[in-house]
Amino acid sequence: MSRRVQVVIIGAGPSGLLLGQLLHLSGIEAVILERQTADYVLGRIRAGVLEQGTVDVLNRAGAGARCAAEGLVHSGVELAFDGRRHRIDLERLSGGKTVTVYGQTEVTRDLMQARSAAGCETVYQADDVAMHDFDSDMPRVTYTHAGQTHEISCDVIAGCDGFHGISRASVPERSITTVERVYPFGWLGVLADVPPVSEELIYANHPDGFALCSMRSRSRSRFYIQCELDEKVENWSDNRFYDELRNRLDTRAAEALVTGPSLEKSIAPLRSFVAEPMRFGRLFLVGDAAHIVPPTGAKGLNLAVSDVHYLHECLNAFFNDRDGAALEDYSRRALARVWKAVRFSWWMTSMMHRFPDNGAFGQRIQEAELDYLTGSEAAGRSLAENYVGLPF
Ligand code: RFL
Ligand code: PHB
Repeated sequence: MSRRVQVVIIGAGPSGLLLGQLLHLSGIEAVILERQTADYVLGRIRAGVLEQGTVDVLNRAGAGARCAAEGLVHSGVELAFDGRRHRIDLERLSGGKTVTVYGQTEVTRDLMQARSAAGCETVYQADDVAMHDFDSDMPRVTYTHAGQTHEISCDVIAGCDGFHGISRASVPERSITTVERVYPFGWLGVLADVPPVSEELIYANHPDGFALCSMRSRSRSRFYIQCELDEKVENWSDNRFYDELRNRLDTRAAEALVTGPSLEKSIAPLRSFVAEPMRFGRLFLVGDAAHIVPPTGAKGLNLAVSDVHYLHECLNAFFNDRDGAALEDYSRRALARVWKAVRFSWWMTSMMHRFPDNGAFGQRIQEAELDYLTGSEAAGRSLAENYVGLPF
């Protein structure tokens, strides 16, 4: 079966769904091809912190109502080290900006709902997706679904298929440059229906490793502890996890920790990765397909959203204003913001984790950095400006 649309989007994660929604509102027709089922996509527990810019784009996409009603607006974060806790007043230091705690699962659910309400098409369980001729102005995408082979001709392909997708892998090696740093540890995460330890997130630097107390709502918490790269989830009973988390928190937080059975427990590796450029002819890489940041700065999903914003602007100009040069701008604009978030996430990761080769010098530098950060208005401003999100 063969047909034609303006844009084929590969992947129905937050990038693909959001792009689909913005294109629909601009009268541009797009089909999304997703390898998994919708339930599988919704089962992935990931990001939890949305920048104001992200919330604004969700609102523009007509998918922000539940986030506005149920999201928790946070005006600060806490840094714990040396047995004490220090609040960074994000709102004051950033000149009035805040972040919203609202899970990626819920963002995805809202976007899926908006998409089906708009009557737009998503093909779930699309297998063997392959892209062809994207170096010409008549690219094609082929896939199989329910045993049938399909072909779609289009003007533009948006690769929103995450780090392990096929979009980036389809680009000839000579046309793409990748830069990568793999960190020598992972995060072991637990989701549980227990009230948060504190009103705001706590990022803890402890000699035994990093810990983070986050949340999804007033009755659901998300916790992480730094772990070895080869650690196995099976080795971590809930009790062992909570004991280690408590050990890494300040006394007040440790005493406030309410424990309960884990709903989800998983290990994520940490890496920084950027593929450049983000456009190859008529193929555009978006979100995790082009870049990965360690989760310490809560930037991954927010970067995916700023990519989508830039790409939507370019596609709108290309299709609706017939501006043939509009596509040229995407990669440069997106990468300028990506690299600043890569820097910030690397910096927060470096400051908050125990590194195997840090030694006494590295440890003391971390302590000095944290002391400076919590004692200096200028340093606090820099953290706040980046944490709430650089403008786009
Ligand atoms: P996704 O979410 O990976 O979606 C890609 C989709 O593409 C599909 N796909 C394919 N479809 C068709 N054919 C193929 N060949 C395909 N290959 C893949 C996949 O099934 C999937 O549905 O990428 P997207 O949309 O770019 O979104 C990126 C975000 O998911 C990611 O950046 C964030 O989750 C990162 N992240 C965080 N970001 C934040 O902004 N704030 C946070 O607090 C935050 N915390 C986190 C995080 C990521 C984490 N992990 C597990 C990596 C915490 C963790 C633990
Ligand atoms: C989360 O709630 O999953 C979360 C929050 C902040 C981060 C990373 C993850 O920096």
